[in-house]
Amino acid sequence: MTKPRVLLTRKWPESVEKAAAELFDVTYNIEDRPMGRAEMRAALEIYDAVLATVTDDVKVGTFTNLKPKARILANYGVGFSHIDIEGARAAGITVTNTPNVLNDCTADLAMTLLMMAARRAGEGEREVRAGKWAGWRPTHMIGTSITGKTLGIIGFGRIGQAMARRAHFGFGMKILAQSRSAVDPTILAETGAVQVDTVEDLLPQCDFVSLHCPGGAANRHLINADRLASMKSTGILVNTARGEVVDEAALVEALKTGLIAGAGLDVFEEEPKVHAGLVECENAVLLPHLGSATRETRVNMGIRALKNIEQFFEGAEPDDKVN
Ligand code: 8YV
Repeated sequence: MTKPRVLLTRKWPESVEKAAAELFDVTYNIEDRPMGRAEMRAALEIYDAVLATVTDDVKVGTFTNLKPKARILANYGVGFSHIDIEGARAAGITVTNTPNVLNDCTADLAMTLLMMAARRAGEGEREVRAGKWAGWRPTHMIGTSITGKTLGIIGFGRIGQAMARRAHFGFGMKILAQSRSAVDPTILAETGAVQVDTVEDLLPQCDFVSLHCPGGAANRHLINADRLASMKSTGILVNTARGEVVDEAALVEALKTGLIAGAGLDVFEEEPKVHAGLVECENAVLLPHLGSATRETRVNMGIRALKNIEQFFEGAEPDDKVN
């Protein structure tokens, strides 16, 4: 039997590229360049499966008047707000993602950002590297304590819960959770979390707010100027979810005018472009979408994406079908 022809749109960890080659007739992206719309459309017409990432253009319009050969688009990543899910479905293409394997890793990074923003770690590092450190003094680069403070988590799915565990058990934080649906009381009880009904209920009560909801149109600019204004002036916002969840221009304004104290961001509205105003803000910690960037997790994401297409070509429904 001939092996299905599959395309890896970006370079993957070596071990999973090898595993892919044992199962499929694989085409690699040796130059590791992001794919544009035209290339993606051509790929969907040539390959049996395309293994895409967040950097590929698979937005609305990708599937219009397409005659796809591919029947599956397996995303290497859990978030899929960059994919036109309805368009793919209409074109007869199954879309899968890679949930679970990156929960701890992403929560670790959210905690990293929270701590960096609270303790001004980015600013401090920049000062040392610039040779501007004048030595210890009681009032130098004063941050804010974390232990015992209140953390609001917007989106209490698997990653939000992993964040709650870190904050609660590691730092004795009080957890407020906001989620579209009612969270199982046993899950809330594990970290003593209290669910609130709305984002408006949550924001004014929190010292830190961490976003763990999906991206996409429904949550675009969920954090806008009004909601930023309702946060404490000492509050810190952390975003490891998706860039579009935060109105970046409003955030810049809030950081520059002292409406909030700081932000830790791993995702941006127009990656890899970062709002010029954010770059000017000393009170913003900015990371280049590193949420899932550990060796272990990136391998597990690859294994999960391969499993999805294996299941698909065996005629089964992939575990992680999202449309
Ligand atoms: C991924 C992510 O690495 O999985 C996600 O949703 O945000 C990242 O951690 C990225 O999306 C790769 O496609």
